[in-house]
Amino acid sequence: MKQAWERYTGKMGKKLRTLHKWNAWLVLALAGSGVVLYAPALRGATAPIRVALKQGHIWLGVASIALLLLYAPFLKKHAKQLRGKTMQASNLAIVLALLIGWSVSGVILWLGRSVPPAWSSGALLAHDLLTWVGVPYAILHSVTRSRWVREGRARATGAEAEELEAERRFERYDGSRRKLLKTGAAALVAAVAGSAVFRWLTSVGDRGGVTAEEVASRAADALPNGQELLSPLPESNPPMGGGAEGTFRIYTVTRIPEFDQATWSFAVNGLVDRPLTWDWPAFAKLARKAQVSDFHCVTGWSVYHATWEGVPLKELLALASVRPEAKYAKFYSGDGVYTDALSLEQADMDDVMVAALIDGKPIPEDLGGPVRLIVPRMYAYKSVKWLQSIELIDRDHIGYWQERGYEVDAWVPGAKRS
Ligand SMILES: Nc1nc2c(c(=O)[nH]1)N[C@H]1C(S)=C(S)[C@@H](COP(=O)(O)O)O[C@H]1N2
Ligand SMILES: [Mo]
Repeated sequence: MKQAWERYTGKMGKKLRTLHKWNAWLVLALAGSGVVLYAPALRGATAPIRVALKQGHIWLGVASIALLLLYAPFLKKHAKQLRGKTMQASNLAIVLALLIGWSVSGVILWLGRSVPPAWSSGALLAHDLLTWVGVPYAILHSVTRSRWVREGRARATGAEAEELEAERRFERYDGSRRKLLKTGAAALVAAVAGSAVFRWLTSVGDRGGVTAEEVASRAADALPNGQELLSPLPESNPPMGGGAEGTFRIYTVTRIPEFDQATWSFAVNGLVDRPLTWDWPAFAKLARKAQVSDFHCVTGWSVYHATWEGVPLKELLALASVRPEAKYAKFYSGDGVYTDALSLEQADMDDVMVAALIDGKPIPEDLGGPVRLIVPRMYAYKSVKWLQSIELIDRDHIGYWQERGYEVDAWVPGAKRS
C-alpha cells in the first residue's frame, strides 16, 4: 500500500512503512474483535468463545500499545515532514488521538476489578465512543486511499520516472476538488453502511441500551397485561434512591421471552418441604420490600442507586421451607437457557431479591421483567433475568457464564460478603 510516508526515503521511511502496515492490521483485528464483544445481538452465538475473544482483544491491544511506543521516537521528525500537508498532518493527529484514547481506556478496562467501578464505566464509555468514531474513520481512510493505491500500483513498475509521475498525480489528487467529492461520497457510504450495521449489531428485541429515565417512560407499554397489579410501595414512588443513574445494556443469550400474564408462573421447588407455584396475580400479591442498590456488569458498566422493589429471596425460601440437605439455590430463566446459583449462605443476604419493580415502575421485558433476580453485591451475571423458578439442590451448579469462562467468584470488589 502506498501511503504518504511511503514516499519517504531512508531508514525512517522504511520503519514508518512497517509500523503503518502493522498498525493497520492491528486496528482491523481490534475493531473486528471489539465489535463482536460489544454487539448485544452476538452475545448468544459467541458465548462459548467470549472469554477467549476478550483475552485475544486485550493482547492485540497490548501489541498496539507496543507499536505506539515504537513510533514515539519518530513522532517529532515525522510531524516536521508533514508540515504544510494539512490533510496528512490532521490524519496523523486523529489517528494518534484515537490510538492513545483506546489504549488508556483499554488499560483501565483491563484492570477490571482492581479499579473502582466508576473508572471502568468511564473507560468503557470512552472506548465505545472512540470506536464509533474511529472505525468509520478507518474505513474512510482506507477507502479514500485505495483509489490512489490502485493508480499508484498500475504505474509503479519500479521505474523512477513513473514513480515520480505517480507522486505528482498524488499531490494533484490530494489537493483537488475531486478528492473532496470522493471523500464526501465515501463518508456518506461509510456512514449509511455503518449505521445499518450498528443497528443490526445492537438490536436485541428492538434496542441495545436503555437509560434509567427511559425505563420509567417505557415501563407502561412493557407489561401490557398485569402491570396494573403491581402498585408501587411508597418507598419506590417516588423512588427512595432518587432515581437510578446510568445505562443498562440489554443482554440476552437467546431472545427476550414475552410476558403473558395468563401463562406466566413462578415456582420454588427441589429440596423443599413445601413446593410452591404462583400465577401472576398471586405473585403480584406477595408482600414486597424496596431497597436501593447499585448494579455492576463485569464488562465495566454500572447503574447506580436503583430502587428495586420485590420479594426478598430469603422470604421466598422460608415460605417453601428449605430442607437441611439443600446447599444451593439454582435459578432458571424463562428464556430456557440461562441459569445461575447461589449457596444458601449467599442466598440468605438481605439484599438478594426477586425484583418486580425498578424506580416504582414494573421492570420492562427487556430488563428481565416481570421478575428478575438481583444480587447487588455480586456482578450482574448472577442477576438472572426473566426468573421463572428456583430449585433447591444439594450441590453447586455452575452458571451460564461461569461455564463459559467467567470467574466463579462474582463478588464485586469492596462489597460486604455474607
Ligand atoms: N436470562 C438472562 N439473564 C441475565 C443475562 C442474560 O443474558 N440472560 N445477562 C446477565 C448479565 S451478564 C448482566 S450484566 C445483566 C444485564 O442486565 P440487563 O440486560 O437488564 O441490563 O443480566 C444478567 N442476567
Ligand atoms: Mo454482565
